[in-house]
Amino acid sequence: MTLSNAHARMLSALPERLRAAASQRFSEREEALREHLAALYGADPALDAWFSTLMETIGRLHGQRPAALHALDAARSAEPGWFTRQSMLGYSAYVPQFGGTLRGVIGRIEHLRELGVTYLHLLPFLRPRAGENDGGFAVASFDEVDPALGSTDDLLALTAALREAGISLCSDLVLNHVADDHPWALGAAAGDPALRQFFHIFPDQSVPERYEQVLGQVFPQAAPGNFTYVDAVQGWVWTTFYPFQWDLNYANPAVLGEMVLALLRLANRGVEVFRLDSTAFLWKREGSSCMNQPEAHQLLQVIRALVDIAAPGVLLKAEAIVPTRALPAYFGSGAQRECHLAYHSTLMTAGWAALAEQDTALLQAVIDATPALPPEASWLTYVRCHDDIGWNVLRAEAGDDARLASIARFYADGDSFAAGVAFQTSGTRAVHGTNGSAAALAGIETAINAEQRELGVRRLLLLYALALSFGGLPVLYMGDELGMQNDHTYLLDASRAHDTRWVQRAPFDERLFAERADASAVTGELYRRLGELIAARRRLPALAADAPRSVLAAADPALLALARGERFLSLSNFSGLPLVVSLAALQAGAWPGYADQVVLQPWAMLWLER
Ligand code: OTU
Repeated sequence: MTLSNAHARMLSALPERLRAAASQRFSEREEALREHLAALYGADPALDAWFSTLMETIGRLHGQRPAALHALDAARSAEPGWFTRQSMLGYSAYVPQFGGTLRGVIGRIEHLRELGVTYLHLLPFLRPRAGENDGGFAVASFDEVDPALGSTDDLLALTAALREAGISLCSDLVLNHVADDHPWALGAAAGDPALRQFFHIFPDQSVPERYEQVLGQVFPQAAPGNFTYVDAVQGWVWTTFYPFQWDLNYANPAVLGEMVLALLRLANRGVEVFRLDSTAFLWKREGSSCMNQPEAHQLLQVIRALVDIAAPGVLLKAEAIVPTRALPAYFGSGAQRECHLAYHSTLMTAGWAALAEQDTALLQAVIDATPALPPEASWLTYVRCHDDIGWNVLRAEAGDDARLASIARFYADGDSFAAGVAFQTSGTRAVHGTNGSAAALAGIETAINAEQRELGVRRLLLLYALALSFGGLPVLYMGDELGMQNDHTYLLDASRAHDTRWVQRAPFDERLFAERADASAVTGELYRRLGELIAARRRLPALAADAPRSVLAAADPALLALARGERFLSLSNFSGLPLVVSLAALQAGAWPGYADQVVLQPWAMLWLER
């Protein structure tokens, strides 16, 4: 395969002023593109023509990028590590719950600024499937905003307003599947042979059954199995998630091309970061779990190269909820760059495990297994998100499922401070995931007196302090800053009742919001102390994503002593008992204002600076 024609076609679509720089970016990535495309799609003679046409369209999209976004591209290219700074802070929310509509979200910018947010992840806001749609993760059109949330003009208004406020908009790009009423699926159902090739369709169950031997299940109760018989296509369609979410066939280069173009069109509307949903599942290989396959990484590296060429200021974020050892690959390897950001899902999970076990062993094992970041890359650290906490990702660290099952029970069986709800299990032996708002899981919801409320606040701050100090881009989940509680009203909605993740997707709580400055309210207390941690982080360069990190060996298993370089030390007491910490025993040296012995109250944390 030769890419010289593709190169020329891209340049032909560009205005003169953009040609030289784009040509250079293309040349720098040409070799990698050639290698990956050949590895993915072999020696198909049609490949050259396909890629040339694709590059011409990509060139045109680059040329159409608004001036403000070209300026952003230039600024970011001049400082490619801009998102690793400790001043970066993220926030994640569903549009209907946060602002009602996209315009309504503009009205929340003031709150985001008050928190110091510089990055806003809005959960899917594109036109979803009619009817049940997995909270928008079943996309019917990548080019239309959900009419219930607004219009393309509203999206442009929102991205402009956010940019003005110094906040980057992150949008989901659901790569793995589309809704069964997306035009590609409708076309396949109507018998269009080219569109049938966009999906994995099998005439009978023999091949699906062979795959099923090894495949896992994401929604074993609500959506058992990975294949769905669809009358209209007269066959079994690969559906890893819900039956109405049809997995895309990336062995077909046309799928890759279409998704890159969809991404770039959204980027031209001002989306600055893409949360690449379900990245682990993109490539299928019989006899494997069909997760984290080498080809999935090659696909992502192709996407990265094309985005670097056509929208160089844009960031890619990997959503791969996989074991610790499988996470770093999503940053790429060596010169082959992949995603700029990746969720540190096992760190999040292990933090909650430490609260349940009053023991930081799993947490320390995850941190030990976390390699240093490659340049210009960052973990995304978080405490809660819209999904369940899936304990299975900790299998390697935990050793046995019984341990994880007991953690899951701790959060959901009603016998502890936590008010969680179990999520989807495939059998009595399998480990449940856990749902619940962060405040509910930390014990603020079950607290019946001031003392218990204080302990709940401390547990929540313990986890947020970890996300803020670990080294990454910390993302708050909407409402955590207010201590928002579980919302069980989803049980009244037949399209949601089977999916307990809705318990942590409550509407923004105006009543708690009004109490955020009220020192006598639990929300006021939490909001103030969280704000102090955020402010402290902002002025500490030692907390930047790429600054060094180490865990100091501690005698007490409930203690996590996380050092960031020589000048910052975070001490966290993951237990319900006070802890006396000897700085000398930690070999931590002297810290101004502190004697050798520091007392940490139950569930308390402390940041030391020198
Ligand atoms: C992602 O999640 C989204 O975050 C979910 O909200 C969607 O339902 C899903 O994709 C399908 O689009 O493993 O890597 O609770 O952690 O479904 C993809 C289970 C995923 C989620 C899982 C997930």
